[in-house]
Amino acid sequence: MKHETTIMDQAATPTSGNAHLLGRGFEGLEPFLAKSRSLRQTLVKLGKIGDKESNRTARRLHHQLKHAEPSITMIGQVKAGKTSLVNAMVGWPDLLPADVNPWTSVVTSLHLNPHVAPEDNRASFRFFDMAEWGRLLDRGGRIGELAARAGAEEELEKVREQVIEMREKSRNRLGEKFELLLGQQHDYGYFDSDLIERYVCLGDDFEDDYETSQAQGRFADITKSAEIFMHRPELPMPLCIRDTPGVNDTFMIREQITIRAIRESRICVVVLAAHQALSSVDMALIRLIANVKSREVIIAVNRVDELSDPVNQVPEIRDSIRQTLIDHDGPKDAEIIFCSAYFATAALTGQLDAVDEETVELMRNWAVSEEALDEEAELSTEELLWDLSGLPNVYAAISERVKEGNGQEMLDRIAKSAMNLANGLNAAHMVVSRRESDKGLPPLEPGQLEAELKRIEDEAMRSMGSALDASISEFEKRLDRAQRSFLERATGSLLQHLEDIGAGEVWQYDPSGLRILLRTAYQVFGRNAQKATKNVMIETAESYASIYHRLFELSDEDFGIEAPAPPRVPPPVLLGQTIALDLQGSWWSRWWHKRRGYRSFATEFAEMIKAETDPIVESLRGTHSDSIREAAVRSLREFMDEQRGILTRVGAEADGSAGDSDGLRDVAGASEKRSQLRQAMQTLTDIAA
Ligand SMILES: Nc1nc2c(ncn2[C@@H]2O[C@H](COP(=O)(O)OP(=O)(O)OP(=O)(O)O)[C@@H](O)[C@H]2O)c(=O)[nH]1
Ligand SMILES: [Mg+2]
Repeated sequence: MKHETTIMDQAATPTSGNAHLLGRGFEGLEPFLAKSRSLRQTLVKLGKIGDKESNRTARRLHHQLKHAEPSITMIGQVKAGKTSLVNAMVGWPDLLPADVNPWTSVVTSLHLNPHVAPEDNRASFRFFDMAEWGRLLDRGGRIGELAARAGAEEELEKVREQVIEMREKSRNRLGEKFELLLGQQHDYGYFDSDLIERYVCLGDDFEDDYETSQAQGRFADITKSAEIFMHRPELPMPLCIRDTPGVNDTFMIREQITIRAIRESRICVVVLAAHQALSSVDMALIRLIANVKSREVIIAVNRVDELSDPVNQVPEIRDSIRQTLIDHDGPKDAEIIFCSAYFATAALTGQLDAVDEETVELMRNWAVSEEALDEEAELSTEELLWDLSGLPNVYAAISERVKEGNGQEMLDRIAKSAMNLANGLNAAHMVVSRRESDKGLPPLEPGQLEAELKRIEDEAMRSMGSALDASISEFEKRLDRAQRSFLERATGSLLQHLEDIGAGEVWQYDPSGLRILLRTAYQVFGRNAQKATKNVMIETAESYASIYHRLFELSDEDFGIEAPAPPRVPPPVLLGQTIALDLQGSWWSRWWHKRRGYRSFATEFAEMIKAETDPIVESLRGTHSDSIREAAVRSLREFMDEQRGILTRVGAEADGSAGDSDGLRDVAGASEKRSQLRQAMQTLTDIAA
């Protein structure tokens, strides 16, 4: 895909005056941050002890840890206040335009980083490519396919008309540039709300203002994603927050977009509006989060300031959401947080008179009744509004998830690599001192180490390949079985209905059985693939240990090799995709009433449902299992590269080709380094534990 890049520069715009409020709520992250600091210090020390190569490795690990960026995707109902919440969370009210036209489908990722300079603020916008654009429009997206299949010609026609109208508008707006722009990316060395608006906001007033818009370039029709990189010194670590378009739009054009956005983040915040909490209308939303771990879903009920009696209404809303999640197999343990982007904005901008006293009183009483506000605490008005806005609770929930999830995994991974680096340095020291004291040791034969390394690498890749092949082929069989047995059961139930009740009454069938079968197949596959990956990693680590043993006469007590943990298996979010059976109401009954005769019902039904579920099964079999395979192979490769670097260093000591660049032969210096190494290894053991 061709990506042309345009860079334009302009001074950065200042953000909100009260951004210091953002720091509230991150207390729970402190244990992670402390370990991360200590790990980074240890890496700096290790970098100083070793040679140039190990120094480079230590620096790379240090950088990865410092810039690790857990990400959070915000999804939810249209107009629930996702964008307003995101603006508040990033401390820049009005940065992203709220109230955008429902046709836009831009996913905006805000990358917040305390470790970059304000001058590093930048933005890039990517447009749909030709194929994506075609898919979105020519067939009217998923809903078009669905309508065609369900025989809902009228709806389909409606979608087509809208789509054609939209396409025409876009062409008029963007003129001849239109086709050229598809697939491109525009990069800027700054951003502000005007710039972002041009790319994500389809203003309604826009037609009247054709000339100016032309001159400015309004690209919102075709923008697929926006990436904003922002200096944010108030946060304790980098974070990425993704704003997505609302879910429950009639045309479902955005469903695939939301599914992808959820997959890209570990943590998902579902934003609901307090006055419409979770009704059964939001089944599509519940299905989308049903496959994400409960613990990684946070439900933010926004617009609490609009409730007339929050003290009583909040507990009711909370209970009703819980019940809906239980009834519909959603993530029932998800944490529920009540908030108000409106209060948060007032606090950030310092426009305290924007909120009236009565509302503040209502909110305060509610917070006190929930023991969420300490009445004794002396808070400034901004702090009070900020705390009442619930944003610190949102950040506290995110902090907990990062600490126990992403964050801990990151620490483990980097501590293991650092441990291997330290072990390698230690081994190099031992080889040197052994050779110093026993001049009779024969040197390592040229090429011997290389041959061993190559043998281990080939063998590891081969075992990884065949272990994954086996899990994947097992998975494919399970998927086929699941789909077939669902089709049989559903068709059986359909025939039963026709026999017992007849065609006069519309038959309904709940497709959740299929989702459960597919989910189970995926979970079993995920576990098998992880187990297989882990075994290969451990075997490979043992093979490396045997090199130390055979080539360098170092025993197991002298060192250990840490096998990396297998990569995480991402949740199968796409199982939540809407299929014809989920659509009740007019479409389904039309499909139903158009059939004539039992046979026609049964075969056409089976065909339709197969066509509807094939893409899901295909994607599990294809992209999903591919990405698990790729992650496993990548992690193995990294491990092997790491070991190759370390062993090559040790090998150079053993065959006498290493100089004394790191002073290993300086006896006094070497013993000092050894004690530093021992200390570093102790710290690493504590962190990984
Ligand atoms: N009173 C009140 N209004 C809010 C709050 N949050 C958002 N709004 C208003 O709700 C409307 C929709 O807000 P957005 O932030 O655009 O909502 P969204 O979820 O991003 O909407 P879509 O992206 O179109 O799905 C705007 O008019 C906001 O001013 C809140 O906490 N309280
Ligand atoms: Mg929005």
